[in-house]
Amino acid sequence: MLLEPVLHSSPVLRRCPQNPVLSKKDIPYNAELIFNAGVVKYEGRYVMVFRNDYDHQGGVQFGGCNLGIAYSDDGICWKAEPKPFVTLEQFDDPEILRVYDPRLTVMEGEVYICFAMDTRHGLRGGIARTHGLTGFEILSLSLPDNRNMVLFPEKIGGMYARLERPMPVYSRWGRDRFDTWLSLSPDLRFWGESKLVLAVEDVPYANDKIGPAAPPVKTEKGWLTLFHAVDIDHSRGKNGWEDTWKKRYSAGIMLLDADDPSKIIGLSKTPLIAPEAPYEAEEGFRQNVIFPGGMILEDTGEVKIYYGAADTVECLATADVNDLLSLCLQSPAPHTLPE
Ligand code: BMA
Repeated sequence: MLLEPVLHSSPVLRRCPQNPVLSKKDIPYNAELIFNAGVVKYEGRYVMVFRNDYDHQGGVQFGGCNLGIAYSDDGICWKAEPKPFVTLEQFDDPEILRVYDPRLTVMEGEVYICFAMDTRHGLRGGIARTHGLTGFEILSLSLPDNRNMVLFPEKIGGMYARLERPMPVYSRWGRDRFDTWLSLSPDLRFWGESKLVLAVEDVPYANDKIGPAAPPVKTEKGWLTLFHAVDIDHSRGKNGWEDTWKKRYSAGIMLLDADDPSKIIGLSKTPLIAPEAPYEAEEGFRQNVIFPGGMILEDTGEVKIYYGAADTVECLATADVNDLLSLCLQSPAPHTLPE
């Protein structure tokens, strides 16, 4: 099923006039695509860990990928540290091919990073402890194939919780029919009690796959939770640097139950962010890609949403928390029916 040729962002969303807030010109080492960052507030500053693909070799090939780190006092003007934070060389393990798409969560005074790891035997989702952003100690790696992991910022019912996006093939006709799941852990190392949270068929602006985006934020009404949603149209042709790019990535928003985040309280039936601005839809490596990796609720009620645009630059948009909650509460939870 094809979707609307044009999707619009919600009117409650305001793009930052300074967008993009981080791009390769801000990076003091070899850098090309700066995107899909995790962002939190930690010890009085904003901190961003971003993905950097560098040494473009044509098509979708890049010579390398590392994770950089940047700090900001206002969440808008960023300064990158002189060196990358995580590089492949640090692991010294030929099994590991790439570490990317970092997501940050502050919990119990520590910054944790969820990430995707390509290995010679599949794609694994990982969780690392950073020791106050000075190191990278891996606590757990999932079985392949799993990615887009994000940690909730506190224990729920005595257990750590994460959202994740396994990639089932056998039961889903070998297509990208991927969904969002929840798993629990007593110690951040062993994960289980997994439950389906949101299925791709319940998102009206996805016909391909969905998955987590930024880590959820706690509000009085429950967990405000972004997700990414992908639609595919095989008539789409040349777009960005590749010969063809058939997908469009938008961002949606839902509210999960405070005590049982496997339960959806409400979900917006339309996208929160759809690719529209020139740096999202007309420029860059992969046009028509929005991918939020960070969400911060300020004391004022402003919500900052950080997102990768066109897999090329990092951007910021803001909205009022009450507007976002209203979007979610307008539509009750979907009831998944067999396809
Ligand atoms: C996904 C991931 C993301 C990326 C998206 C769009 O598969 O690689 O990092 O933003 O594709 O290219």
